[in-house]
Amino acid sequence: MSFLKDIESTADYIGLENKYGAHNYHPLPVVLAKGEGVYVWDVEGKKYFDFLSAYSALNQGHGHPKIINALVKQAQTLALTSRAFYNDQLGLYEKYITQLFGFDKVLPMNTGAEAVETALKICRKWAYEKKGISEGEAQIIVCDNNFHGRTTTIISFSSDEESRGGFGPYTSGFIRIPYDDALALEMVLSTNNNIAGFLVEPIQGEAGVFVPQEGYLSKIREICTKYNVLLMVDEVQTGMGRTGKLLAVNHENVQPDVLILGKALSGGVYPVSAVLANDAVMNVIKPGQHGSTFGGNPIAAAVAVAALQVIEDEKLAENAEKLGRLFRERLNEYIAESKIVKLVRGKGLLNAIVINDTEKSETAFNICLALRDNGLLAKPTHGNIIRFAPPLIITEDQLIECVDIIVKTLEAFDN
Ligand code: IF1
Repeated sequence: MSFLKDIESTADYIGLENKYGAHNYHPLPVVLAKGEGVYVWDVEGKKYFDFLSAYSALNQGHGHPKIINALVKQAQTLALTSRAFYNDQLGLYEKYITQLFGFDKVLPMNTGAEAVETALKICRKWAYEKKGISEGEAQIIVCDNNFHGRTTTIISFSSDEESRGGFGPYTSGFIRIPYDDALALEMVLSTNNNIAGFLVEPIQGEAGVFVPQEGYLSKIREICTKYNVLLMVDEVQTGMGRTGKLLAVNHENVQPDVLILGKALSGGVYPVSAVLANDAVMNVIKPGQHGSTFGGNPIAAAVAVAALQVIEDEKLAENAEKLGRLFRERLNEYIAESKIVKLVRGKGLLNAIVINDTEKSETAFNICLALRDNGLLAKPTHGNIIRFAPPLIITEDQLIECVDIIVKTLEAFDN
């Protein structure tokens, strides 16, 4: 490919993306060329710890052989049939995933946002056909500082002006309440009979890894049951072992009415998402009422089975629980003496530090540049918060090495 000649340095590749790519991201200036386990390498051959895991899509690490083999084998056999026909992978995957998470049925989609949109449609249809809400009147409750994807309907209920601004007119039918406030939920449900569902993240990732108080998930489960409202939990980022349990809701033994999965459901090798629910909810969808060209394709099914098996077989949730505690414990030792870091928070291996500076400051980004120079890749979420989310396969020795890199880097900003 002649157009590739003379393209070899980090600057060359960045120049290509700046010139020919939409500027919808502001990436850290590093150009990655290879990934293996917890490591990535840039085009100059420099090695880094990956502490973002593609926003928790790579819980199983880069290039997991079992997942890659499933991907390659299925791609070489039968990649796509569309749902106009059956295929020999989908039913096996559906049986496995529904039994694993304890639901009657799954509706397979591709991206997380598609799965969220699917859940919203199912919820509305259930409200009209089962709850008896008048057609077109269903309301769905969401939380302040939510992040559920980037489609027009999803950003319609975002409280983040950066995600929402300039994309109107917006989809109606959503009510926003404060996160981690069960009373606010009860207040709405006890005074509004048109509520179809409550869509919530068990930990708010993008907002800055906000972990709700102990008991919040149980309380909202109880309230949704009391008022016959579907509890829809978005585990796209918190699922797949990330928070120290297979699902974040497992920390409180809460079973949602609708479960939304994505990202690491494929181990990061292929877009795979899913919506799970019981028959009373899922069966409102009839043939021809919802779908997608790639939804439930044979590669997605084969890859998702392998990705889920890896999480179970390699006990990745248990590892996340153990090493997440070690991570916060070690960082807190440093934070006790730090001026630049206010706190560390998180669950399992979904953690974040809050930098002692304004949201608008460049400090967090500059710290991430310094982390990059020290061999560890992370990215700020909102302004002054840096998320740390390594693959769940990380070993204790690797984690300790990374804590040392993080502390050494932060200390340079402390002086
Ligand atoms: C970006 C954030 C993380 C998600 C939850 C649904 C989706 C996401 C809880 C949609 C996606 C991604 C999107 C990506 C960056 C990343 C992200 F910073 F945007 F918010 F992880 F925190 N529910 N999150 O976190 O899934 O359609 O992307 O497959 O848009 O910049 P998707």
